[in-house]
Amino acid sequence: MSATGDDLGERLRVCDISAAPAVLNLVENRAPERREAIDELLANVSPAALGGEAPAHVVGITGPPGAGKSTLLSQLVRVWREQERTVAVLAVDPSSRRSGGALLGDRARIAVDPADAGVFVRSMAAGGRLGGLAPATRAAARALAVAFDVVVIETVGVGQSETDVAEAADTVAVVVQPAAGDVLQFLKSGIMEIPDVLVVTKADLGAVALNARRDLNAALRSLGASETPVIAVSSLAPASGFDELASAIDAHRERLDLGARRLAARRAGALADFVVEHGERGLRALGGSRAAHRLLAGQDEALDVPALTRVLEAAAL
Ligand SMILES: Nc1nc2c(ncn2[C@@H]2O[C@H](COP(=O)(O)OP(=O)(O)OP(=O)(O)O)[C@@H](O)[C@H]2O)c(=O)[nH]1
Ligand SMILES: [Mg+2]
Repeated sequence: MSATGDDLGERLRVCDISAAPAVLNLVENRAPERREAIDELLANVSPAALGGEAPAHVVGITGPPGAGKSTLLSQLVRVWREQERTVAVLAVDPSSRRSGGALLGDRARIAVDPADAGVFVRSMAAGGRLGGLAPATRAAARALAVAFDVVVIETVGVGQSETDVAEAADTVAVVVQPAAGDVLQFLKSGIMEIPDVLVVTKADLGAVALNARRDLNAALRSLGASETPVIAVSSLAPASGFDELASAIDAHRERLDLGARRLAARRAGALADFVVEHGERGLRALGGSRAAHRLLAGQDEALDVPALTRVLEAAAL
């Protein structure tokens, strides 16, 4: 028999991270009758049920194809495990995307110690757009954030496409490889929102990586965002920069108004789930996305995502 939303919610609330595979199986099950169980699970892990926000740090790792995100995560997970933090990674699999795989060399998988029960890694299907998140990924991240210390969502995207992960995560790190001029241009032109942390990978390549870091710092200064950290890392042995990167990610979370960010995430997530289900037509029935945001902003702050989605559905009828 498959687990109920109540059982799984209870296990997550006592930080039983061995519940993670069953949670993923539930949220990825697209059978219509499972929606009730998913809503039950999410109600069990909602701020109202918990008496506050889920404790995990939800970290978005995003950037162009082949930038080195997965390789970097193998190292970052190692640092977090040394700090005795449990980690869940949801790697959004872009294999269906038109742009193909990594640009330089082969694409890597996140490498973790298979004997370590404190790490959970799962590939998930992407949403419709490059950089988009499927409703299952948002639901999984919200549920796992109750039991794990760190929940990572890895997506491929650059420019506006990373807004989904920015809305779902507490902290977003945009990962670029040296000489990736498009990110710089997107940043300068305002197409891309300023990330919480910028990471330049492949520092082992030397001058080209230093130049990339300098150009990004200059662009941030001209945008009045010079406090945004730009961290250079090398994932090749000897790996470097990862303690600094982990600290920068933690420091962002410490400055953050978590309640406000999570509230915004629930509202944006409900609207995104609604649009996946009901399309542009549904959005038009709500009077457009501005009107939808206004409607959501008027709702009780303690409502969970399924409840907010139902509010939108009721209004669209
Ligand atoms: N020289 C060097 N190569 C690296 C480094 N990090 C990653 N790579 C290589 O870059 C390629 C792409 O790395 P991935 O980790 O797969 O990049 P990704 O951003 O996850 O790629 P996608 O998931 O396809 O978007 C691989 O061939 C890696 O070995 C690094 O620090 N230095
Ligand atoms: Mg990858």
